[in-house]
Amino acid sequence: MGSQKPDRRGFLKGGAALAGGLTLGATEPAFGQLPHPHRYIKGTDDLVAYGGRSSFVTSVRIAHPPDNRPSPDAFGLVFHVAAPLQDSVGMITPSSLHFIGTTRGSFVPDIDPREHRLMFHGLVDRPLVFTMEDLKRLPSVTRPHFIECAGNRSSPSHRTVQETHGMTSCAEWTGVLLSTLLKETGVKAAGKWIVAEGVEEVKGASSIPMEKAMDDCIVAYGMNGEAIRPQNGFPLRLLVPGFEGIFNSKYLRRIKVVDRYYMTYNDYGHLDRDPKVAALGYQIGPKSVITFPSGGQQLTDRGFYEVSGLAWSGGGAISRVEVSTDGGRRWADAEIQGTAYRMAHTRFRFQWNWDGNEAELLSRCTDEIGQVQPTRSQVAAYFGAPEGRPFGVPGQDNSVQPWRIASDGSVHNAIT
Ligand SMILES: Nc1nc2c(c(=O)[nH]1)N[C@H]1C(S)=C(S)[C@@H](COP(=O)(O)O)O[C@H]1N2
Ligand SMILES: [Mo]
Repeated sequence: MGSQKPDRRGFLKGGAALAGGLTLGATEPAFGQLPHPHRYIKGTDDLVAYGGRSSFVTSVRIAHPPDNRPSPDAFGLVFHVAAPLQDSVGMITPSSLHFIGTTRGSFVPDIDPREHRLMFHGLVDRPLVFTMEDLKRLPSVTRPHFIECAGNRSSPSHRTVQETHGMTSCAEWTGVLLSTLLKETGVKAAGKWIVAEGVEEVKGASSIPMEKAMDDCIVAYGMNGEAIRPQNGFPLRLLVPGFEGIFNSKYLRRIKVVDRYYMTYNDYGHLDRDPKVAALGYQIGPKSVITFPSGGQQLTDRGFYEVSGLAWSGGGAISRVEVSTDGGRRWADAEIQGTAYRMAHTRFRFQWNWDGNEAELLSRCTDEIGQVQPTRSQVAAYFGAPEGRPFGVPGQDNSVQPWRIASDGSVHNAIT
């Protein structure tokens, strides 16, 4: 009789055939004995007027370890703040958990959108000033895009994926294509670059080549279906899809069309280290990381686990993700979830049966133009860093991240 019914355990076992016979430690619940809520959340504004989350969900942003200073600090300054990627599902980062990048510490401007203006000038046919209302009347686009700070990199002292990779996030951005606005103002033949500037004047200013400005940049006012959060540029920011984070000027108020690359405050941090690499690196390379299981997490039992992670590239859409569970000796294709969008985080999944022995999990991705995520020694060699260890390299470190699973199921950062 009981054997006729597809019980929960049997169902999971049936699905397991795909993964090659999985086992789960879960105990079989008897019907009528499932837990029932005995407590209810009292109706509050937090729940009703603007939705809060369950008090049992506690995932939060943290100070990015190299800064390791509290944000906000005693003066109210906000430094780089990292997203809790270990708890991420899907490809979108909720706005309240999106990482925050501030060039050498910033106060978050409190801007009244009714007073905010965006000015276009320089080598243009008609200098123009737009209000927020003007911008919202124009044809808009909505696209998912990642932002990644070029300083996002793993070091042996980092424990969790929030510490190693939390300076990237992916949101759905809504706004007007920059090309639409540049066509309104008209660009003179000598206008080969733009300088985009935020309200802090010297910070958040970047030189961007006209080809990119006319291609896919967005002057965005929307983020994940609502107004951009103050930390991420309210009321207006520039999205430069696939370029290093610093190009995505927040609190955007001015675009000047110019004839050459302009040195801005953003070049300063690069200049003072090495004049040879003064210019920014522009495009983010292909990068991926396993978010489950990742450093600091704990596997409860041997048996089936869905390994899952994120992949992204400034070169376009992710076309392939491979996973290794033996430290890189053998690789197998992971499954890409849904549509892989251009310059957006892409979720990958991989079915794994943990046999209880020590294991090392890695992921590597390929993008639509054929770029493959490099190893640590390849990145080190590129920048001439010693001993195959890309510490302090002046450009992006997009190398493969290994996680070691100890035989007790604890997960550790395996880079040395
Ligand atoms: N106006 C302004 N724009 C800025 C910055 C800033 O400090 N001020 N920081 C830049 C840096 S270093 C990064 S990595 C990205 C981060 O964007 P986010 O805070 O929305 O994640 O914004 C860029 N745009
Ligand atoms: Mo950044």
